[in-house]
Amino acid sequence: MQERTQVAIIGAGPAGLLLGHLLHLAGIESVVIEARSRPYVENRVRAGVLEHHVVDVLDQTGLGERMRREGLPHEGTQFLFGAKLHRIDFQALVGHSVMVYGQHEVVRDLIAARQAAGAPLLFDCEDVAVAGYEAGSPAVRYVRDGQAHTLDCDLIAGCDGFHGVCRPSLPPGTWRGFDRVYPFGWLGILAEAPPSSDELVYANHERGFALLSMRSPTVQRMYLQCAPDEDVEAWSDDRVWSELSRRLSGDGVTLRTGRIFQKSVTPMRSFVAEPMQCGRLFLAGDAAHIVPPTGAKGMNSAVADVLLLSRAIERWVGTGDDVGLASYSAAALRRIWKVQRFSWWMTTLFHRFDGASDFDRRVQLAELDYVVGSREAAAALAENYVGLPLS
Ligand code: RFL
Ligand code: PHB
Repeated sequence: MQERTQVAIIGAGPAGLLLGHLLHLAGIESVVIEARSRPYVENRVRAGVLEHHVVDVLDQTGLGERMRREGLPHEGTQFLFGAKLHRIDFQALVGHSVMVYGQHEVVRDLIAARQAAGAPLLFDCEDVAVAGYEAGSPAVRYVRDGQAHTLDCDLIAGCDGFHGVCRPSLPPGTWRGFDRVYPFGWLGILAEAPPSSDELVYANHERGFALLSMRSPTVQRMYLQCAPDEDVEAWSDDRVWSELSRRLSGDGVTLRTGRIFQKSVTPMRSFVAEPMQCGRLFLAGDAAHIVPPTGAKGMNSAVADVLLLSRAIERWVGTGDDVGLASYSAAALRRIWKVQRFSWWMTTLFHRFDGASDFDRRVQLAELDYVVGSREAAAALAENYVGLPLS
């Protein structure tokens, strides 16, 4: 079946759905094509922290109502090392806060908005392939309910995440990947228990990193540094709680336990594709770059990309001026590399590196001590954590 739209968006994660929403508000047609089912996408547990700009974008585009009701504003965070808690006060240091609100909640709000707008969002698409974008006649092919479709369009937005089809379809020689793979991963759990702390706790412990986060007043989200290929089955609930209580022990933290209802392992990697464009195909979000989650930046960076991209598309559709599209990749990458630096730095500051010498360990602790003890260093951290300017 032959169809047509202005913008074909591959992927219904935060990047693709928000781009579709922004284009809809600007009166530009799009079709969102997603490989997975709606329940899968709506229940995929991932990020939890929204930068203040992202909160503003959701508010300003009519998506903030439930986030304001159910999200948890955090004015600071806690660092735990040497068995002591140290607070980084975002509000006092840089005048902004972050919002703890699960990525899957943002995704649900975006799906609801798209459905209310009556805009096309196609789940369960198979054999998705992109073509023609170098020659100026982009098209997306996919199969749905056994029927083959070709969607012609003016432009393709590759928002299909790190394992999608868009980036691998780019002709060799037109782009370059930069990456770093870390020798560890995170074991993440969700537990039915009230948060053990009012604020997130990032712990540097000689047994490895631990993070105490939350999703609501009754659900805790916690992470433990583990091997990148760690077997989840090897982690009984008792083992998880006993390891968390060791790594999170210190003054002021009393671990609250409860039923664990989700466990998963995420390997850790930094990656950037340059440029984020080839002809009429534009990459955004994890399709173009990923960060280790220590800085809580992945979803936030996806939002930063699609804001830039939607503005560039609006200008092009409205006036025929493609200057925004031509500069999209460079502008997005300029911010992304700063976010990469911050995420890499937070990762090296908090994790245990096998093979690190006692000297390396002392330097790591000295850096943490410096960050919490110097107003300037703490402000630099806070400025990055709450979110660098969007463009
Ligand atoms: P997504 O969310 O991966 O969405 C891509 C979508 O594309 C679909 N897809 C396809 N669709 C059609 N055809 C194909 N061939 C397709 N292939 C794939 C997928 O099914 C999916 O629906 O990418 P997007 O939109 O760029 O969003 C990026 C974020 O999801 C990601 O960066 C964050 O989750 C990273 N992240 C965090 N980010 C934050 O900003 N703050 C955090 O606190 C934070 N914590 C985290 C995180 C990621 C984690 N994991 C599990 C990787 C914590 C963890 C543990
Ligand atoms: C989360 O709540 O999932 C979360 C919070 C902070 C991070 C990473 C993940 O740095």
